[in-house]
Amino acid sequence: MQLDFATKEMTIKLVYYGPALSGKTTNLQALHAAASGDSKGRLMTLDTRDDRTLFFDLLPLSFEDASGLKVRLKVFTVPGQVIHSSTRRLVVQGADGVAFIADSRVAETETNAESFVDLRDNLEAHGMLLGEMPLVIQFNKRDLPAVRPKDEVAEMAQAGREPVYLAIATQGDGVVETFLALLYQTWKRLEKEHTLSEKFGFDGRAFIANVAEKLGFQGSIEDVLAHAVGATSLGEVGE
Ligand SMILES: Nc1nc2c(ncn2[C@@H]2O[C@H](COP(=O)(O)OP(=O)(O)OP(=O)(O)O)[C@@H](O)[C@H]2O)c(=O)[nH]1
Ligand SMILES: [Mg+2]
Repeated sequence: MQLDFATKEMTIKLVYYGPALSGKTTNLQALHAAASGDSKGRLMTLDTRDDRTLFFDLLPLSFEDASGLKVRLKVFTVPGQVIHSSTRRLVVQGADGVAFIADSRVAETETNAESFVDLRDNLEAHGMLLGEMPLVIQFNKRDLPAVRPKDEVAEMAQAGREPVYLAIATQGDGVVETFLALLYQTWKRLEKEHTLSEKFGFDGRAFIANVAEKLGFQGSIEDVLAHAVGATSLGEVGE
């Protein structure tokens, strides 16, 4: 997170992580499509000819809080292919929050797990702990056959602390919820660390409600959290 007191600007870095072809770039494309014109910048992607991310994607979003604080969100994806390990390490540097995009298919279970370990290692390379990173997990590609059953995903969700969402990114399903939950987790952490409400009169809840509206989401942050798989086990709002 970067704070510029002079211009009253805050820049937050969010990273979409996960194995190759899990749908990270597709999530950003769906977010870009959902965002209103005044809040989104150009989606920058750098692909090979077969659509595999070569370096990273970046979607810049910006919003103004009622207190006058400008909040810039830089949303990155990492390239999932195993060979791009050093690029992933570079991209997670300075991340304020991570969305882990898993491929729901049973056959991808191990690949997801390997990518999760890779995330932990790459964070540690920058002295960051996965357990302390605001995190949301998305099980994408729910439209495909042979996906892990929802009950199984719910069990996993109950075992962990982070919100878990089901998604079909190609149809935009679950994309905005995942993003808003990530923003919420990230804001909770930043508020705890930097007391933004005290310093700037920054109202995180109002801010997220504003972002939700600009992304066309009908509902409150409570609705977003209630959409999580196994939501009953989620930490209470404001925790
Ligand atoms: N059926 C289905 N296909 C999806 C879904 N999400 C993404 N895809 C497809 O999966 C392929 C890979 O998606 P990408 O978004 O490029 O994957 P990525 O995670 O960015 O991959 P890398 O950049 O290589 O790490 C594309 O053909 C997408 O259209 C989904 O929910 N359902
Ligand atoms: Mg990609």
